[in-house]
Amino acid sequence: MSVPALEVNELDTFARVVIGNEHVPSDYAPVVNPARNQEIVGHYALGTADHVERAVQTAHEAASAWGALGADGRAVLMSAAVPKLRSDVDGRARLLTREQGKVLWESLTDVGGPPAILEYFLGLAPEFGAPVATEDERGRIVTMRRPMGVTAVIVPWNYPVYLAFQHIVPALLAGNPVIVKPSEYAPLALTATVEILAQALPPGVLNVVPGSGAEVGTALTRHRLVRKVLFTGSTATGRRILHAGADTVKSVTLELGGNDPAIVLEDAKFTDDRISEMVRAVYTCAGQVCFNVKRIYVHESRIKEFTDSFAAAVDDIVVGNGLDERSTIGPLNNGPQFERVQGLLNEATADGGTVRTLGRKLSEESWLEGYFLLPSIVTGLPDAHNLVTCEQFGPVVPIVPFRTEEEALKLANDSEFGLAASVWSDDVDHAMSVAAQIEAGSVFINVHRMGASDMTMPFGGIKQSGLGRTHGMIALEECSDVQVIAHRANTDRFPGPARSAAKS
Ligand code: TXE
Repeated sequence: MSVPALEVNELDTFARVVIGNEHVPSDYAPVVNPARNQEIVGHYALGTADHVERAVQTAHEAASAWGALGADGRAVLMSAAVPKLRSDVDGRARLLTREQGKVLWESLTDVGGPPAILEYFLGLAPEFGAPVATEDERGRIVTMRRPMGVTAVIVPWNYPVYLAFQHIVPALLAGNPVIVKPSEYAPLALTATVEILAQALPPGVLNVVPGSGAEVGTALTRHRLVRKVLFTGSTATGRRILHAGADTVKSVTLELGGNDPAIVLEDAKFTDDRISEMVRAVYTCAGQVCFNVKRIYVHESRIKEFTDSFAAAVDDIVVGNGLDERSTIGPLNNGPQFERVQGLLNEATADGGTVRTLGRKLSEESWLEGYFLLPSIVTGLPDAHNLVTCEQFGPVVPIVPFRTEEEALKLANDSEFGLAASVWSDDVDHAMSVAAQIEAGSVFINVHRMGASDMTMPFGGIKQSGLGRTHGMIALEECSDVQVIAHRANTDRFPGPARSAAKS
């Protein structure tokens, strides 16, 4: 297979420590192409606790001037970056595919996210945080929002650019200086994109410290001056972040893992479009999206029909290098993730499940050079099997029958997760009423993928899928504190001990 020649400037493939808009020296570790394990795509800085200390102090020093600009003043500076973020999206998307693995159109969506996110939130600036004042015989009361302070944005490897910017932008606009910690597995395109925005802002307002979760992540989430943490990643790491922030009582927004159920009701028609929609819902980004469908419940009377149609469509998937436009999905992003999904498939087989391996390899020769896995569907597993109850994060989905809607809802809700879900039916009103009974932050009807949720729809999980929301005005509110200033004209009737009569 011929991989198109790449034109990425070698100098641009370093994810450096950026503090106060300057590159800071550090050691580096390689970033390896998950589609060609022998290819080093670039290097990321091995940030240290000292880098974190310097970044936090620099951000803290920039905080008051940034806060004093007000949302409108900050919006003016931030908007200057929009045209620059729109330029060379293709170059950064190609870089992202080489470090992340996903197919190019997905990388284009990811890298194309920041200017759209900026424009959306900048549009909210005029109505955000304006003080609300009341004045009557009781006195004057002003309620307003104020920035929280230095904010850490900790980023995963699946949709690194989009997921980082959906936090960076509201955090900045709400008046907080930000320190971004990219994932070790996909730091390059993100750091390049963050630097574009940072250059438009006063030094110290937007900083990057790449490195490991253990060193950089821990130092950030424990630091006294970091007041807010915005994290996207696994539930296990989310718990660690909550613990780390407990000593300094940090505000934490967590967008964590999911095990999203799709419930296919008895009446649903299995048109080609609908089946294709379900295929996208499961296999986009090789299954590595927090709100991909991770388990499918189908009414028992339709399960054979559904499984046959679905399997036929999944069989069209072509797995290969994401830079080759014939590929419909790329490899898994990293070795541990690859091993984990393989392990789940082996476990399913050992436990009596039927694993149907589908799709086709783009290239036999380069198959073993990357973390490639063909898409599969698994049937015949018990409801409580690990593959049904965990977040597999790979191109495999269990299909499970149900008899009644009550049973389907019980199965869907019997989970520690509650990120998203979907109901598939031709009776939209009925589907909406089923949706309202599912314990999830977002429930979609007849669709379940990025795009179904947009910037205007608050997004986040319930139960162990997260805390707080991104998107919408609520994202700005989550990055700010409420402050009330009150002047009281008359305190006569306030509680408290009366003045001693003996003294008067
Ligand atoms: O994520 P981690 P991993 C899920 C998915 C996957 C699993 C593991 O199920 O199999 O997570 O992926 C940083 N303090 N999701 O291990 O560890 C880390 O450096 C502070 C779902 O890659 O959560 C990286 O920048 N930070 C998810 C970020 O946290 C720490 C997307 C995410 O890494 C840290 C990705 C610590 N102690 C994986 N330890 C989604 N919801 O979209 C690590 N980090």
